[in-house]
Amino acid sequence: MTGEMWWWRVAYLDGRGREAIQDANEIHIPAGRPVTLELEAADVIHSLWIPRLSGKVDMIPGRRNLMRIQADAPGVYPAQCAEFCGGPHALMGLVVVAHEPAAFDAWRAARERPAPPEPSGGAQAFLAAGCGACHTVRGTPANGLAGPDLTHVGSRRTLGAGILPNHQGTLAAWIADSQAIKPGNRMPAYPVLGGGEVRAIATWLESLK
Ligand code: HEC
Ligand SMILES: [Cu+2]
Repeated sequence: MTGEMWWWRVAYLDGRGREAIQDANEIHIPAGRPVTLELEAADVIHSLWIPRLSGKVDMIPGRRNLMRIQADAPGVYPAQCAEFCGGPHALMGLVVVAHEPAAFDAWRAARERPAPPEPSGGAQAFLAAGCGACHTVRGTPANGLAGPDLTHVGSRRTLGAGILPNHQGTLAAWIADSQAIKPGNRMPAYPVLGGGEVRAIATWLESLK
């Protein structure tokens, strides 16, 4: 996984070391098994700290550090960036979700064969507003890489890298003015979008499980 200003890019590698699943701001692991995280940084030094599972390990541009974790029980383990990285550093969190091993295997298999999202007015508004320049939604023309992958954003527990619960209301608030919620983050505010468009986009993103 890669620390970015101010969120986390997450990829799951297959047996050959290729990136099989892209995600953001959430790590899914099987409980009761050791897991190795490969830590990198895209811009400045970040540090991953999962207080109940590990000490702090730096994420350094151009280097790959390894962190070994094991969650003894299924559950949600909060984590955060533990190295001051400027701007909204204090709002750079994430969650580790530990599943029963069989449930983890099912989660992983489902993620590896993504169903293309349903076209909708929200999808059209998302593309028309230019969101796809920075965000990928697999199965649509949106293939930007500057921001978190949104292919399964509706299934995430949080928004804005661990700072808001994820539901339609918080999605709409984030889309309309993320700068009011997380000042200085790298997504522009969208004062030009009407309330109807924002709601349509939020409804569509929420449906992307
Ligand atoms: C210039 C690039 C850029 C554009 C354009 C952009 N975003 Fe973002 N977006 C980001 C970045 C960067 C983040 C991560 C912000 C953070 O947490 O620090 C983000 C975060 C998000 C998140 C939260 C994801 C999560 O898991 O926390 C959503 C939802 C989102 N954007 C939707 C949109 C929508 C809808 C549009 C179009 C109206 C849009 N974005 C346009 C860069 C962009
Ligand atoms: Cu950081």
